[in-house]
Amino acid sequence: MKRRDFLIGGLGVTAGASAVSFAPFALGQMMIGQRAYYQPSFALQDFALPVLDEGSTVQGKQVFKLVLQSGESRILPNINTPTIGINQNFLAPVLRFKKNQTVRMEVTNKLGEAAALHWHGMVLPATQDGGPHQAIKPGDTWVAEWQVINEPATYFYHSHTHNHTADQVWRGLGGQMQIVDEDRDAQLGIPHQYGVDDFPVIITDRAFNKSGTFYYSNTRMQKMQGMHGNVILVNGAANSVLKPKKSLIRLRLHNASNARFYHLHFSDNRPFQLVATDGGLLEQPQTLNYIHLAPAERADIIVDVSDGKTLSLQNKKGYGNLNTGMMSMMGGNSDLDSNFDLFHIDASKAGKVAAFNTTKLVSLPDWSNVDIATTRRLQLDMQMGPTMMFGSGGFAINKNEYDMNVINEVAKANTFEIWELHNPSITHHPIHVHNTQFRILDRNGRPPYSWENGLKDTVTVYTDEKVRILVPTGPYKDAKMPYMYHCHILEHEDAGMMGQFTVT
Ligand SMILES: [Cu+2]
Repeated sequence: MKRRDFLIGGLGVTAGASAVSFAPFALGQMMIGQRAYYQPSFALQDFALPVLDEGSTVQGKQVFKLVLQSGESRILPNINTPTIGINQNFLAPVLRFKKNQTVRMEVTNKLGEAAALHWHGMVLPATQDGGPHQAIKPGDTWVAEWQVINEPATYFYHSHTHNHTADQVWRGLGGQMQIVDEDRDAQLGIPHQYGVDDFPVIITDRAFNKSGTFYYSNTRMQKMQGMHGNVILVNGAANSVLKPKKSLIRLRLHNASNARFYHLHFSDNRPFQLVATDGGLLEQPQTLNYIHLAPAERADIIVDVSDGKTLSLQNKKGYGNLNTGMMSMMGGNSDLDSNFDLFHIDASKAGKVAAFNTTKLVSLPDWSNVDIATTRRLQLDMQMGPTMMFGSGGFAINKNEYDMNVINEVAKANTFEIWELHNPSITHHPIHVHNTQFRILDRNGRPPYSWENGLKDTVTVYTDEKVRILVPTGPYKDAKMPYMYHCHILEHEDAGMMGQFTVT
């Protein structure tokens, strides 16, 4: 096997010739500015496969019982961390259900604090959305119920608590949902057996204090950058190795981090095939060598490991992360952007299966000539001047900071709108719109990136960009209860970069 070099944060580590030799855990070794993070080192561990929860069928509904709970978890090698999670102490089970089912989520809050749980990416009535207006008091149970009209794909459920989304997600309140159609996947040759050839890859970064507690900072600078950590977890585990038993695997890449952008590729630069974006399958698989994933974005990729080699999923430095321009002058923190490994794959025991040769996946509805009900212009504001460094305000959309009592926009049901998202601020903002799966029309007049040609619920608007998206408003009307649109850098969301719209 060829020798591979792992160059991490200026610290060169060379992997040996043995087939299962990986670099020592990478990111813990890197230089991290003036921060006082604990820098643990991790031995290799087995890939962490989240518990699969398919609910139970009760009177024709798919019922999920979810308990928000707190406890301790062993994330670091030698010490426990106080954490929160859903049906477990840290993070959450993968919820799997099918299109057209009615799902019923019974959410009991056993945390000592209010929390809301949002079904990210779902098209559903506003009262069931789990936004800040559906906060669950400690001890209470909230029931959300809706018929699944979304397409099969990889989704996200996470805290959406007023002013506390960022710190609750950081402590563990988030997981993956999957809408599956195994028959269709089988016909298309897409791997779909959970934990056999279909794996969630839920990516989070965390920082720790030496005592084992999470490090979380709420300074103005931290708010601007969004909270980044120096420990990269996949499904809650650092430095893990997946040993697939089949040579064709589907990875459901899912950026569940508060603020970190990832530019992902494999250590040997092997190509992979993108088959689904946030809200469903693409029309055709897209062959890529790398993919960019902003907070809350998902991508289902198919990787062929029939060569039996070992490889790592890596982040590549220098692509669209936050420490560009102004931010690097002000902070210069290398922990915002670095080369590092996310997890490893050892394919030496992978039994050969047929390669993936499907060229046509689905036909997406043709929206090229739909009537546009309205065009909305939304400007993403991060205020400059003295308050930028010392104040608390300045995160807004169209100059309005989030206010639970203000409806910012009103849309008409069953129509299409163009939303023009303009970012004159100094950092990038991944914008998420609730209750829709949209298409990206253009970026400063140019076509979207090659991995953005499907249904999306989150789109990054880079500094100085104008991004236009085509938004179906969905069938559900409610003149009072709003949906959210917001930056998915959770610190920006909590600080006010969020608005509310109703559909009438
Ligand atoms: Cu933002």
